[in-house]
Amino acid sequence: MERQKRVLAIHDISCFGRCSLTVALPIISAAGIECTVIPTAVLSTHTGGFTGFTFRDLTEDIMPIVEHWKTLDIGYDALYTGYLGSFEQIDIVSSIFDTYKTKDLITLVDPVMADNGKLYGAFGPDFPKGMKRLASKADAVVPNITEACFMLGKEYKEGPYTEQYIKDLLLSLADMGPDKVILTGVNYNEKELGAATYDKKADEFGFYAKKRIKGYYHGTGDVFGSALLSAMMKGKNLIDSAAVAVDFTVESIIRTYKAKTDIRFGVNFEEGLQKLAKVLK
Ligand code: PXL
Repeated sequence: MERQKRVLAIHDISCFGRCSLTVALPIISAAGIECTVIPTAVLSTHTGGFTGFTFRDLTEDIMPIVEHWKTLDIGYDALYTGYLGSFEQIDIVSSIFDTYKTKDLITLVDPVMADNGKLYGAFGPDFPKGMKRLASKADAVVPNITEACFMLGKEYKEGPYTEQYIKDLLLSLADMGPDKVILTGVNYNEKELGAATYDKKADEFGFYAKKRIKGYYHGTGDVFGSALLSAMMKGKNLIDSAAVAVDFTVESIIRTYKAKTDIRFGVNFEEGLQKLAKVLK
């Protein structure tokens, strides 16, 4: 039997609203992978569309957690980072990458900071530079098109896209450092939406899309990233992993759309977990 894999997920915990750790933990666990966490902050809700949320920064706790673990001989198969609140947290996470670096470690960076052509309100205009540094060090990056453009200093365009525009973004992201690039929110016509991939070692491009569902749903990047990493760790190649993640995310959005849930409340991924577990068995 193959040894059980172990991930370290470094994200905030937004107590309500289904994103970051409340999404990463159940999805990665459902895939049969151990999911260890470092919570970088505790918020009552995520910051997308809510007002008056609480926010407790846990930056000071991060290194003591890692120092304690150094006494326990713990190793990781993957490190997965998402929303990070400051340059200081980016630097700390970068040093954690160094701490756990082994030949087989996968580091996946989701440079959560922007969407629809705009930086999230909490971030200043220099923040993409910090995220670019971390993303350059990762084995795999999973930006949306806005985040890709901010990191690369390229002009953001709305879809549908040309294949040349997407290919250029994928190659430029790979040039920063990562071997595997997964670009989300890609479409070549009005009817579809999906992910485009580039695997540098295999020199292979991929694209997988489903019918587009109207509206913007919160936390879908974290649902996608968690399913993507799970599939990669279960040995699927990059494009097949992206396809698993697109299917899982789109099915979660469809359930949520049908239930007419407040879009701030995140998507119903929970009812897809059993299927995901089967697909990744
Ligand atoms: O889903 C990404 C995310 C994670 N954590 C917090 C957020 C967001 C997106 O807005 O606000 C706190």
